[in-house]
Amino acid sequence: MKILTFTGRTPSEALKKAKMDENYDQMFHIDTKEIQKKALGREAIYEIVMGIEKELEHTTYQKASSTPRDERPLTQKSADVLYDISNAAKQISKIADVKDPLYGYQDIKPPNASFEPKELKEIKSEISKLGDKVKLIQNMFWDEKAPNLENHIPAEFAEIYRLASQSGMNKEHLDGIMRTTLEHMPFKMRENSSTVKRYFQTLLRKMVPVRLESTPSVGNKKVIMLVGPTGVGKTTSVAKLAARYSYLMQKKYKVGLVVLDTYRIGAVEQLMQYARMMKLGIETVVDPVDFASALDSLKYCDYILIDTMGSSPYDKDKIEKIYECLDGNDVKYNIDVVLVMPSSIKYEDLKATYDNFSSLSIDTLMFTKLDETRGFGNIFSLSYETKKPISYFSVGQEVPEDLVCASSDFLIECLLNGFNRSKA
Ligand SMILES: Nc1nc2c(ncn2[C@@H]2O[C@H](COP(=O)(O)OP(=O)(O)OP(=O)(O)O)[C@@H](O)[C@H]2O)c(=O)[nH]1
Ligand SMILES: [Mg+2]
Repeated sequence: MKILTFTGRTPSEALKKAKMDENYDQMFHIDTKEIQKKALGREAIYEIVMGIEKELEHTTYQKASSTPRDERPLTQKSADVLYDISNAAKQISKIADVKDPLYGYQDIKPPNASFEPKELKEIKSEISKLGDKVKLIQNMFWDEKAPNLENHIPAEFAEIYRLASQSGMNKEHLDGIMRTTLEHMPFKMRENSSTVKRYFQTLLRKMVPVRLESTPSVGNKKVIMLVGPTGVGKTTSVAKLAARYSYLMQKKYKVGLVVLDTYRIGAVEQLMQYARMMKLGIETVVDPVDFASALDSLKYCDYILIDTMGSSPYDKDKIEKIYECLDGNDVKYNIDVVLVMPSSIKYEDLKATYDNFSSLSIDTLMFTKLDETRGFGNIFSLSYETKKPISYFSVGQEVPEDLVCASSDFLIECLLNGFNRSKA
């Protein structure tokens, strides 16, 4: 059996929400309680706890996730975003068990792990609540213009709200996540700020699309093109990937390089040096018509990595040149287009960059310079909004070691607790 909770300002409002659930007919009532008393400037909150048989609950979940992530529309309206968050929040809420909803969460001991007198438990709980109230006051200082939601944020949510907000996450995403979490999170999980933080960590992890690294199957090759604004680390990343595929993996693959950057003096030379050091084949392409033959002369390779000229997101001509190469490729190879962006720019700029490069049919996102930034909410929001999976992170200038295969655990760890490359 699984437990579902519905909250409202009155028991009937909470019941109304329960009735809106498509499986309401199969639910049975377990409990109704007042979880927050009405006070000056504060609404009362009632929670209705309903039970549902596991089998039925399983079918509901499958139905909800039946649309594959990749098939969803690329641009989403705010309502869609909330719908997704709501789904993720519901899934996490199901982790809760009726007897001990916090089992499995950090700081929570499994039943019977140790016996504590009731009085001691009560004192501990009071101290924890007091600690959260102090955190709330501390956290209120960071933004005096309290956003709409903040007036209603319970004490134990204040720290996580501040962390996420300071991380540069898009405000619409953040408010949507907060609103839905407050609606769906079982009351017992809200006991203190550390269980709330754990809940958020799990929720955010589920919301980041990541592309796991795969290697070419026998007889096939992978062709990867890195595109993006100037100076973001494309060439350095091509060198890191080349070293990774040719030396650092279990199997040593044959790697070839193509440089599409012939406008800038030194651009070709930069990659040539890496190619010489690693003894890799390299081709340069001046004109889009030469692109196909450059690929052809590297046909013996398992991986072909293409470095492109950096272009300002607003420089349509350079993006057009890259487009011509891709378009004139006769679809002989399936080219994986990776948009490389620095993690140090704010969400709005990442989004504008993405929009301007989207004519190139971006497959995955790569974020560089993670070592130079403190906030990671911008990265979270861009991948969440565009539904484009992240493939790699670049975490420093050193070739080849400062490259990390993307993982949602690592990103959310950075977002909530700061950059720590040992967690990669
Ligand atoms: N701190 C830090 N620096 C990086 C990272 N990746 C690249 N860089 C540095 O950023 C600078 C630009 O790197 P490039 O690889 O030349 O960038 P690019 O995108 O190829 O630049 P253009 O070809 O001019 O568009 C170099 O000094 C790199 O060492 C990273 O993850 N962290
Ligand atoms: Mg370059």
